Amino acid sequence: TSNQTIQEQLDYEIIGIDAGTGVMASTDVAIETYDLDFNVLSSSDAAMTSELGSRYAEEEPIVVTAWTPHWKFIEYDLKFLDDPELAFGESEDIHTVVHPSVEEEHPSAFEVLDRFYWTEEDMGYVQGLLYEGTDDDEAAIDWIADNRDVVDEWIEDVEPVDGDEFLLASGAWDSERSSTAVVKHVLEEIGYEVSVNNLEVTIMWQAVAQGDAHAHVAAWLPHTHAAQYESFQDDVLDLGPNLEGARIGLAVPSYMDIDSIEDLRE
Ligand code: PBE
Repeated sequence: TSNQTIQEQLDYEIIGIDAGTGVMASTDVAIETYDLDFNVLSSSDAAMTSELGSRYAEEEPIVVTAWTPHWKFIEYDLKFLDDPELAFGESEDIHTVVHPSVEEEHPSAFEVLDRFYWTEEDMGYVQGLLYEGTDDDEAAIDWIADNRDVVDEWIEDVEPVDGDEFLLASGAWDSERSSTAVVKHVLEEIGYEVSVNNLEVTIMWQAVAQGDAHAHVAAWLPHTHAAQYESFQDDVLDLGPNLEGARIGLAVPSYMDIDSIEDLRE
C-alpha cells in the first residue's frame, strides 16, 4: 500500500545473479558503503531477468544487479541508480586475456583474438537474438553473416590450421554468451576445433592462468574483475579491450520514484 516505505515495498530484497560475479561482489560493497538493510538474492542472469520481466509487467518495484551491454536495457525502460560512492566503479572495458603460451603455440588464434573488437551495438544485436530464443551458435552465425567485412579483417592473412583444439573459458551471462559464440565461430572458420567452458568468474580467470583454457573474452576491467586481475595478472596476457564502454550497477524500472542507491537507505 501507499504508506509502505520503499524498503518494505521491495521486501528488503535486491535480485542478484550468480554468486562469485563481480557485480555481486560490488553489491556487497554497496550495501556496506551505503549502510543498506537489504538482502541480495543470488540466482542467475536468466532467473534475474525473468523476475524482472514479471514485476515489470505489473509495474511492481524491483531492484536488480545490472550491467550493460545487456538486452534488458533495450527490452525494458530501466535506469541505473546513481552511485556517488562508486561502489560499482565507473565506465569500463571488456578485455581479452590469453594464457601466455598461446602466442607461440597457437599464433593464428592469438592473432585473431588480438584483433577481436566490436561495439555495444554489435553485442546488442547478438543478445537480442538470444533473447528471442535463438541459440548461441545460430546467433553468432547470423551476426557474422551480417558483418562479413569486419570478420574478414580479423582473419585476413591469418594462417589457417587443421583441427587444432582451442578451449575458451566463459560464463553464462548474455554478454559473454554473445562474444564467446562469435569468437568461437570465427576461430572455427580458420580451422580450429573450439570448445567453450562456462565457469564461475574466478575459475574462468584461473583456468586461463593455469593453461587449462587458452583464453577468455570476458575480463571486465578495471573494476568488476579487479580482484581476479590482481590474483592472476602475472599468469595471463591481457590483449586489451574487445568492447569499450561497459558498466555495472544497481538498476530499477524507470517507473520507480528513486534515483540513487542512497534512496534505498532508511
Ligand atoms: N557480468 C557479466 C559479470 C561478468 C560478465 C558483469 C555480470 C560479472 O563478473 O559481474
